[in-house]
Amino acid sequence: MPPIIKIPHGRDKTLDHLLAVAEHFTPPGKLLDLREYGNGNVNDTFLVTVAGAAKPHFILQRLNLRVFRRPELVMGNLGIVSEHVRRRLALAPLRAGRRFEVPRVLLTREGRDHVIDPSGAFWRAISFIEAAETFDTMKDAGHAREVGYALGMFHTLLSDLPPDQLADTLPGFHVTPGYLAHYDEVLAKPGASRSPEADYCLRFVAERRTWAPVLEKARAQGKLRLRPMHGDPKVNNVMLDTATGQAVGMVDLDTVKPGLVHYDIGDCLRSGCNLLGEETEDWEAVRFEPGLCRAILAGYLLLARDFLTETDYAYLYDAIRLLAFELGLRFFTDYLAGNVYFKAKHPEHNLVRALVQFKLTESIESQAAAIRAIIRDLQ
Ligand code: GN1
Ligand code: MG
Repeated sequence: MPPIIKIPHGRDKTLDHLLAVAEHFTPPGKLLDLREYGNGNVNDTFLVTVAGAAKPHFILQRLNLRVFRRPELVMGNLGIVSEHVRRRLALAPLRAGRRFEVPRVLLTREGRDHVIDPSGAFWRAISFIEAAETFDTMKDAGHAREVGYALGMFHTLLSDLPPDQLADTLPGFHVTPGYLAHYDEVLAKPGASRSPEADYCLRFVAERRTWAPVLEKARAQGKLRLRPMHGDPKVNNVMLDTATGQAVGMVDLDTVKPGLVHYDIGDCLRSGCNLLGEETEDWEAVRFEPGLCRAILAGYLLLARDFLTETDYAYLYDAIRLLAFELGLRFFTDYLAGNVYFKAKHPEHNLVRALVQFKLTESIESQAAAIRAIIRDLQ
């Protein structure tokens, strides 16, 4: 009996099944190894090793079709972005010693960009950035600067790509009022479990809901405009060179689509300035680190200063506060709904994740003046 790899959402896959899928993307007889990779909350990700190839690794992923309902659009955006980045870097190479890559789509032996397995699952392969690694939490200010640099590089490289060339693969993604509407729907259903922690979350959301549309209002008023965004620039989506520690790429491009750069900046900071990480059980100890905030923003602005407007700067503090709040709201809603969106290891997992983000939001709020001062200093 071959070993079984546990895939959340109740589907187990035998290693034989996974190898059979991976075989579509490799020359015959060259597969050496396949193992689970990373800690994604939505898709299932595997690192595959191939014998005798110039690039010995690639990433095999099963897209979560409940989240990504139009996988062909996700693949289209991925192709457009990686080609655009490749072209930009060919025209204006980075200074000596620096490299920067994003994943490329790999084709099957038959020339297709995905495989549908007999159960209907959607599998695709993308290139792996070699000699690089990721970390789930921030190590130090040097790491933070590189994470900011990577996001700045990503935004800069895409700054001349008209956003309407990208499909809207996830309508409503990071549109906070939409998450609030969904939360209200879930709450209206009977049977939501109550506890002191859940009551804290309910109050937390209630106290902030009139402020929560802040970025969408600014967008509707024409103060902020749509640009290509990454959508999920958390710490572990930035790859660092294993030897130098320099950022060498941004991965996880499934959420790339037209959006606000504020979503990205806020998400990067809510992820990067929480030293305990978003999976800690010790949610009461979570805190937003202003020193890491300064380092990430300094790295980011090294590249992005030129395309941010005065108004963009004016909404940065709100973006930082909002993206932590929004992720907490998304986790809490999923807990109330019975853990149907984010993979959960136990029934309270999404509640604890929500508490982490709400504690982080509180910490941001209590340091508002200091964070605004950092933004002003760096502007
Ligand atoms: C999800 O699957 P993963 O871990 O790359 C989520 C992000 C959240 C993140 C929190 C499509 O990303 O928005 O910020 O979890 N992605 C989607 O860890 O919802
Ligand atoms: Mg992601």
